[in-house]
Amino acid sequence: MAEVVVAERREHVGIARLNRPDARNALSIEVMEMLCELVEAWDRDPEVRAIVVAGSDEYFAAGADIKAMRERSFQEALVNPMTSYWPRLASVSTPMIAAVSGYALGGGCELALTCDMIVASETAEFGQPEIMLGIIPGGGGTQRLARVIGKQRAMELVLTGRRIDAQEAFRMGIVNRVAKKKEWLDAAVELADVIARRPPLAVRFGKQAVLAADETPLKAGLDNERRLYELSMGTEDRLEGMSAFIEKRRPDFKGR
Ligand code: DAK
Repeated sequence: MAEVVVAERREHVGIARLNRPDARNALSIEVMEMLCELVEAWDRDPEVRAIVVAGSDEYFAAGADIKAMRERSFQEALVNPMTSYWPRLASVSTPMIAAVSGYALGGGCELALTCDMIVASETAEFGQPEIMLGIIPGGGGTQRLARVIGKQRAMELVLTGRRIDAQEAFRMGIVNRVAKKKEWLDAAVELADVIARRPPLAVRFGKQAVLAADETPLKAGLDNERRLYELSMGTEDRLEGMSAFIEKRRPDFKGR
């Protein structure tokens, strides 16, 4: 039987493709567990410098598995492993790019938002339709959406369940780039590849510093940035980067 998450490598970029076509890539426990394990393994591998999370041409992910959720008791919901998956993905240090073609709904939209950037196909549709099922987003949607697009707009999407297309998502700042229908995955890998060519330690520091902007008051965020900047000054790669600039040649970063 085909794996529900398929791993692919293109040089220093790891590509995780959700593969549950019969259920529109619904995020079952099996899918989320496999995705987390794969991404965490890549996060420990210095050869992987950027990660792309993708679905198929037609759907990124239609959300958590409604059929499994329907059977879950209130007590089971309290101790469900689902609660751990989004925080696990959010604590990955390697930059993650969601490559979204087709539907990214509910937990699928939250999965994309948990990544650091989103490249969307012109066919992409985002939405938090949980309200139609009698629940609210549980994978961080209310918080991450509100931080990205502001309270009023997040409120509308969460309370109405309205879906938005790639262009509207781009205007709202959810999406970094909108790519043509057949180019969405290559466009995401291209962006990941640019990051993979940058000095890996500085990339991790940069990710950590930007993420802190959502989580800390300005003063603490600036202090954190200062410490990470100082750490970057201690790396061999910064000597290489600065020397290469002065010597007018390409830098050769080693991740040290
Ligand atoms: N779960 C399970 N099966 C799904 C599914 C889903 N989310 N989405 C689609 N499927 C299944 C359908 O039931 C159907 O199965 P069969 O009838 O063939 O057995 C098959 O996939 C094809 O679906 P459709 O016939 O509906 O396909 P269409 O192309 O016509 O429509 C659609 C595609 C994506 C627009 C539609 O399927 C749809 O609206 N799907 C549901 C979208 C949705 O409501 N998503 C939100 C789910 S709730 C948490 C973290 C996260 C969450 C909760 C907690 N914690 C950390 C605690 C997240 C919750 C959610 O995402």
